[in-house]
Amino acid sequence: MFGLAVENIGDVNQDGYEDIAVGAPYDRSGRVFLFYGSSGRINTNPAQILSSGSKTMKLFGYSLTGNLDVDDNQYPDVAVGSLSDSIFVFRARPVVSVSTSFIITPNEINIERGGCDKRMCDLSGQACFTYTAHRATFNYKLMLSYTFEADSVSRKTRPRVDILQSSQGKLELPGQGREICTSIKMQLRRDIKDKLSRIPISVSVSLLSSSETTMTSVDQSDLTPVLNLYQKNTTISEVKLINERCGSDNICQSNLQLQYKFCSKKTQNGQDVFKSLAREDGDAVITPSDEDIALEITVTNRDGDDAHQSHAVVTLPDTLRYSTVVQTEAAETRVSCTVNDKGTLINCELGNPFKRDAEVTFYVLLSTSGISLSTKNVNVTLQLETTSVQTIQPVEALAKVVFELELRVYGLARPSQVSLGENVMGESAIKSLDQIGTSIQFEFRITNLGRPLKSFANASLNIYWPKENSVGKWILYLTRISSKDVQSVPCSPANEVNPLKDVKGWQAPSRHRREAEHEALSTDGLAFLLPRRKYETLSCSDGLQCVEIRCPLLGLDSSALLVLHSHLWNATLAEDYSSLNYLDIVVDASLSLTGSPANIGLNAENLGTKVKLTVFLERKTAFLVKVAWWIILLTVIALLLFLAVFVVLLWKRGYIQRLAPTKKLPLDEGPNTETAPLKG
Ligand SMILES: [Ca+2]
Ligand SMILES: [Ca+2]
Ligand SMILES: [Ca+2]
Repeated sequence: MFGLAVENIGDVNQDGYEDIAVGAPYDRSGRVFLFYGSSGRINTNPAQILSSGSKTMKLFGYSLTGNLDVDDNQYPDVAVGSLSDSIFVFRARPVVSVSTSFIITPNEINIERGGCDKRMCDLSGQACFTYTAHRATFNYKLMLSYTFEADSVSRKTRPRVDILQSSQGKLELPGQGREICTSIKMQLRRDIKDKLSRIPISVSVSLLSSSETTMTSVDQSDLTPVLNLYQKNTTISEVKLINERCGSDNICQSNLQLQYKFCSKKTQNGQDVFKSLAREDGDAVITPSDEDIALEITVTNRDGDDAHQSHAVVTLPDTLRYSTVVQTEAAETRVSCTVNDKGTLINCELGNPFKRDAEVTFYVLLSTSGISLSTKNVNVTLQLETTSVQTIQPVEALAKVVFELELRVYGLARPSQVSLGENVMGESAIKSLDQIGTSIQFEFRITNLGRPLKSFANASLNIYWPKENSVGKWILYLTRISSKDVQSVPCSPANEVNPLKDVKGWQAPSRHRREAEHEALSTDGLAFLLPRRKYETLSCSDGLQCVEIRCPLLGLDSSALLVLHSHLWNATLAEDYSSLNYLDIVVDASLSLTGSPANIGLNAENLGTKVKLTVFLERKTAFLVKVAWWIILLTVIALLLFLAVFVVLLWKRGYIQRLAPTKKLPLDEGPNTETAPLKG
């Protein structure tokens, strides 16, 4: 029950405004709240709460009266009643106000002057105190306690000024209006970071051996004064820091600017070499196969005043991992960087100050290991900060992510050189594969030097197949497509494979012929013996009608082999190109990606291949070339050698002389065993 008794109790704190007391007898064992008046309103926070100090007391504050002076000291007193048989009287203490003057010399320091840096700047301060009380006759001696504090506003960092003696002390104020002073020695620290903002130095006062309550129990014989509750008991004096380099206005208006560039990092001769990444539509392109990328950051302060406490703050996305910050050895300004635990926030100190017209370049090395296939781009936020005057917007450094697949294709024809031979069957007589002509296999080896494609992209080998010549006659007849090291190769269009198989009267190749496929007539190795002759090159862009055969390489891991089995259509070559000595047929093939996200591309190197098949059209040379030239040559040499050795051997043994007519028969050289007598 709050407010059972409400009374005007006079001006207990001697501030010129009437105060009130409110009884709350049912609050615990009863309490009385004092509220001080002020201009226009009552302070709603209780200035003091009175209680009986006894738990057995009942309904303390049931009644109360104020505005009475029981001890005739001109300070008003309050009497509080209860339902126990006691009345409590509280007396007001004298209220004093202490005024402080605080002067620091010098109150300006030129931060640029070397002298200050070398022996530090000495400061001295003088604080003087007097007190006033409500009654002019009040002339008590007051014990005052004071505390100095430097840089008291920013308590987070170490104060820029050191107090050289004890920062606390006591002194006695002998009477009302009589000033007492104390002094203090201080020093500006050499390594301060904040060279711009003023340094506040404060002195706070309190009365010694005094409670903060205005009203006190009547039992207390000595009424010690109390400090005015609403008086500011801290006085602040400031030291101004002069920055000559910021002009006559002593305001540092900096002009920090930032440029960035995504680079690749290579090491050459033990030195880091940074090269700008390729750009696409203005954005840098990151290919995650790059081991390390670097973000080159250049900060300038062209024609700006010094930029104090300048920092570059780099915020990384989850996809990029911080490794370190480097600078070239020639860099004049060194930056020093700190990183948060997660490695996502890099704070680089550029200089304090970062001077007018200064420039610094540094590289934030980043690993791309956090980039996944779903990463389309990366966005690094770059924010410059300074305590100088400049509004700086953050810079968003954006780069696209493109996965580059390292696919390559190499092709060859087996055999790569053929001759038409003797038996060229007429066009109309051909009734089976065997009769078409020489069997040729086009082999395409696809290698994947990067990550396996299985999960995210399909590569396709597209072969431009020289099916017919310009007048629509068969050139190469495709019989089947086989593959190795790849799940399956569903080439399309399927009807381009053995297109005659459904024609009536057409026969599948015999078993014997299939096995003999590899024994095709080959002139490999003989080409260089042939003199320069009349020849022609047939390709899809020149003289041939081709069909595009697309072969998706499903499940390509590190490599695959694709073989196109075909027959050379001998009849067409014999009929249409007989005037030539030989001709080259070129088969083009290239790799492409199908159904892959836009951020996946192919490395442009070795994406295509040209396979050349040389056909010798001179039919009379056919039988000769069945036996390789070097075998014939070796055989002749071997025969000659054998003959020579044989002749030499015969001569050495004298066999040639023995055959002369003067040769004597060896009749008397010993008994003839056949005519010897038998011994009995
Ligand atoms: Ca008052
Ligand atoms: Ca009194
Ligand atoms: Ca300025």
